[in-house]
Amino acid sequence: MKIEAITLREIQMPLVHFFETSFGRTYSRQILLVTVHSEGVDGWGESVVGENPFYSSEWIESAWSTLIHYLIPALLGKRIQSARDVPCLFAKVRGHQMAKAALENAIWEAEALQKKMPLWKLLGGTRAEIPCGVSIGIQDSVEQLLETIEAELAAGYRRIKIKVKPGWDTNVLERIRSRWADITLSCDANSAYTLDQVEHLRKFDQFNLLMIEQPLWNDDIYYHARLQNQLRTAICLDESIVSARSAAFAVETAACRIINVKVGRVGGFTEAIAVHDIAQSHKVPVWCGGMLETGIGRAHNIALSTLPNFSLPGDVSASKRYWKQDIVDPEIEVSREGMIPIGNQPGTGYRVQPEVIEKLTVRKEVLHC
Ligand code: OSB
Ligand code: MG
Repeated sequence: MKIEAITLREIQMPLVHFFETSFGRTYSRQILLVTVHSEGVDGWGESVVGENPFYSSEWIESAWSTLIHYLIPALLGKRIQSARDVPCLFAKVRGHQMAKAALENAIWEAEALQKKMPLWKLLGGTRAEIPCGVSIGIQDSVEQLLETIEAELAAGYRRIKIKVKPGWDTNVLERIRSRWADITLSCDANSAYTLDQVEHLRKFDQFNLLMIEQPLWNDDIYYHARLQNQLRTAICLDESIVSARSAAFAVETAACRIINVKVGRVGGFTEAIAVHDIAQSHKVPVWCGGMLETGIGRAHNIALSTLPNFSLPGDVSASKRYWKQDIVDPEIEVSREGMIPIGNQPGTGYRVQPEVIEKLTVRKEVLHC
């Protein structure tokens, strides 16, 4: 494939409802999209960078300049055999996984279109449908949270995950469990606790949670292993897993029993597949995380979730939970059974709507070779 041109853009989209985690509240997203133009097809990619460097050190401005100054020049005008060759071309740049992933994933999509193949098949997927869960942010009141959970269960979602932080954790879990004793429930701390709080974290064990996600520091594995030793509840790592090597470290030291795979956090589909394979070889199940993506990133998450070891419901949910109007057609929909069926169309099966995107664009650069 010859990489002839690359378009970089920023679009702005307000969320239907704010999303709050232990590191802050988001009302509207600034989203970085890339388009790779190659031999008659356009492959799209979405970077999961945030508006601020709070979830990780990357953010929209770091991704934009790293793409312009380093990653796009490493690709423009090159002929590559397949998207799997991309990580090698980016190897000189340390870090910046979310910037790299947007571009690599766009090339995977372009390759699938050129081969007239579904993206999920190109990635090595095997599932005909994927199970879906929801991630519910911190709300203004516990009553509001309970109402939201009720609506999501009625919609068919198979796993409820709530965001927790000190002051919004065991008290809230207690209220949920007294109303729904048996639902599949987990929680995500986004690094809100420290090892001094082991006694408090041990109280989570009484709620029969599927997992507690990233309780400790975002870059830590070792202390999570110490904590896992003292908890009955399975730890799931999210922020700490930035590569296949960190996944190997985590499973070999028993720092977690479950891994959340985010393709953006690990630098693209090639590395995400490697994380999946390492977890599978250690019998550690994985699930696909989300980062409030538009339909472009969401469709990529769906394709990745068809790999065999994605055996737990992911945070991949319907477009309408986030957006008044998504930028793909059809929008992502979830069945009454909480599943997304997988199609056999070439590419993702969700068509990007360039006219809609054009109207939302606040910044754009086209780079030619
Ligand atoms: O930790 O999984 C996370 C959103 C933004 C940043 C981090 C996280 C999240 C979510 C939302 O949990 C998942 C989604 O619904 O996209
Ligand atoms: Mg998380």
